[in-house]
Amino acid sequence: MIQIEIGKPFNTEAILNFENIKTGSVSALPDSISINSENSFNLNYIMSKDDIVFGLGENVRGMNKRGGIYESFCSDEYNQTPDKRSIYAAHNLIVVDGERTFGLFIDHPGKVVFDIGYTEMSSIAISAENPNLNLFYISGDSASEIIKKFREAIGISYVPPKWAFGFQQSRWSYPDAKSISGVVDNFIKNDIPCDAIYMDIDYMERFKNFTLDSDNFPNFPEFVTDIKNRGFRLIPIIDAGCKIEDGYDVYEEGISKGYFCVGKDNKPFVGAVWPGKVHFPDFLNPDARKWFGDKYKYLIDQGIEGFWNDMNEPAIFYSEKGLQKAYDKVKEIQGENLDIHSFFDLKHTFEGISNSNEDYKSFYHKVNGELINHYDVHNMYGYNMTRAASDSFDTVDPNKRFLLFSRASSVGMHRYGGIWTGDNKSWWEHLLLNIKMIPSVNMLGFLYSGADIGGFGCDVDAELLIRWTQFGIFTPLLRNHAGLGSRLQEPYSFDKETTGILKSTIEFRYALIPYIYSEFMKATLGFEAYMKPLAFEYDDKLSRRVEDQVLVGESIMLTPIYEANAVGRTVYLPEDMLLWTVDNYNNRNLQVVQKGHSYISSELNTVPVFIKKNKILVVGNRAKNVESIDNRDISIIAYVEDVAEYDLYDDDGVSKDYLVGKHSTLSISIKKDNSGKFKVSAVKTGSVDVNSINYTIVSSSGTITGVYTLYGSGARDRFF
Ligand code: MIG
Repeated sequence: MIQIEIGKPFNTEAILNFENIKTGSVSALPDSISINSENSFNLNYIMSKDDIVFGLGENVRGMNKRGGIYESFCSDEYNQTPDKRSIYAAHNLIVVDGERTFGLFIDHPGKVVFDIGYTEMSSIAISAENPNLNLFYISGDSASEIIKKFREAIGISYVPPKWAFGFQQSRWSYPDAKSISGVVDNFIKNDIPCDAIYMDIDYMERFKNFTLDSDNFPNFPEFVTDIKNRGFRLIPIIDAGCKIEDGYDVYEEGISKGYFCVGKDNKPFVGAVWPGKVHFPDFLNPDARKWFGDKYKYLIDQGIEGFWNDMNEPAIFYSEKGLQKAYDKVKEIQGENLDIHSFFDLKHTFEGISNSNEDYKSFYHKVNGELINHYDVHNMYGYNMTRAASDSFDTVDPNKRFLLFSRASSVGMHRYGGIWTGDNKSWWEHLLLNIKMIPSVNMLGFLYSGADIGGFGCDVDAELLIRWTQFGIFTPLLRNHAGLGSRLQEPYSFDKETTGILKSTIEFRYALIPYIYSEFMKATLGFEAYMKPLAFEYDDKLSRRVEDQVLVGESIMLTPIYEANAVGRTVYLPEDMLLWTVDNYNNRNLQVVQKGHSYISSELNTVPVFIKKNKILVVGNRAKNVESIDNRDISIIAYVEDVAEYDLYDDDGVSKDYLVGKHSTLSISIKKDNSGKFKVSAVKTGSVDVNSINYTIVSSSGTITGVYTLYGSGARDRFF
């Protein structure tokens, strides 16, 4: 990796490990990359016809970014349509994979434009208004090797507690203790597994961070304990803006200590969000960060173990100045006959009030005693809000994992929390976008990630929710979340058949947790992607182009259904694979599918899962929540021609001991001996609590099943 410092860059702390990074000047770059950084930063590269451009993390369009233009500028964009240039994240990494293969990371906290063959079909043009930045050039033979080097440089990803791999239910809002209790009742009554229920903005007293509405949530600590005793955790939301209100401690302390962002006049900047007028904590100031982070303890002390950080782009509904402009406009034209121009001008004036550049340019952060304009460091805001929370968790209990994820993010934040992909819609198109987005954010280190399953805006229909959940069960963050005013979206809110299908889909997720967790942790510790494009492993021409199938860990290829009324789909297989069509328990719907294109059927109640050749899929058992999973007797399904081996990683799921190598491994191996017989063996390292492995081995000579016993007797209920 080569670092090229241009001008006087702001230190984003995105890169943590400089060990394998050399510094150089622009001349250290290959000749094919040209740079001009006189007044602004401009980088150009001519692509070859078959080059693929991966990267840019959370963004619209495909995994291959060619043909689009993208602007890294964290934006509260609740319409994630293909024409949008900015959504919630700023993930400034691209990997060109083709005639030449290399990565570029533009380490810059302000706006960066990535024109990937949009203006000129074959050229990449990257630009930034502000030419002071760090450019990192990453060499490597393959996209996956480049990702690995980049990830090593940006540091190890955040790991949530294991319970956060369970199903989670959210809605804006379950406004009071009674409604949350009702949700819990419904999960229990319908026997649907679930680990967490979310608390959206209405739990607060008039939208004030670190307060509780005591009418709606009386005796909160008892309530948290009661819900936990029933097997669920509560996850409150925290917003960036803090209400201006006399007597409100967060407001008063922030003012007296000077911890809010200020305007040019050095007075706290006023914006408006949920509570009306707010100040924005200056998360770039380490003292302010610590102060705000410590506030999370108010809820931690009452039993809370996880949070989601919202509106931290930051979203601004309006500023006084912006609103005044709109009022002036109204005064100016009131009573006039509005024609097409004047009417749309009025409309745009109002629309332009929110999240305006003018507002972003009108406030400042204090960094090392110096005032820095927000606009220039905009993408650092959500990152540092999440860092504030994470740092404070470390002071509460340095070895405990808390659940934490954020809406806005930029490179480096992956060390402190995960992300959800913001406000999507209950559209089939957004299920497909979800499929393409998760591998992309994984490349940037955001392994704990997921979309609002079922869609946030609009009303979902049962079929879309089922198909979306069938994909969602493979994403680390599995949360069904729906917006205000939309139809109820909990898995039990539909007809009986739908509830039944969703229940068994979610149960399947719990059965997959040993594999998902193992692959997630291996990806974390090995700096790899957990979910990735086929091109990361197969380099045949067709695999490189596949946008609607993904690899999940080392054994699975997924071919999700993302169209209405489909009873199957066309799939592309780079090699022969074993198709497991999962509908319910104990099914043995296994079939070898030949490499190439095939049509596979997948009725609404089935999840097609491909197991790769010479790979093993570990299947555990369903349970009502993660903590109650009993995996003393597990199953494996393997597709073996000669040898298949799998290391099942596990750890305590609650501490950070994985950082010092503490974990257990169950190494399973299946080998064909000279007489053509398969021999199964398993070796434990560390405290593995598995007694028996129920195996199903498929090979060209047929299917064999049996039980491999490690010790004890294995006769408990198994998923498969
Ligand atoms: O703009 O807190 O993306 O998940 O439910 C709405 C209310 C503010 C946006 C988040 C969404 C959340 C909602 N918030």
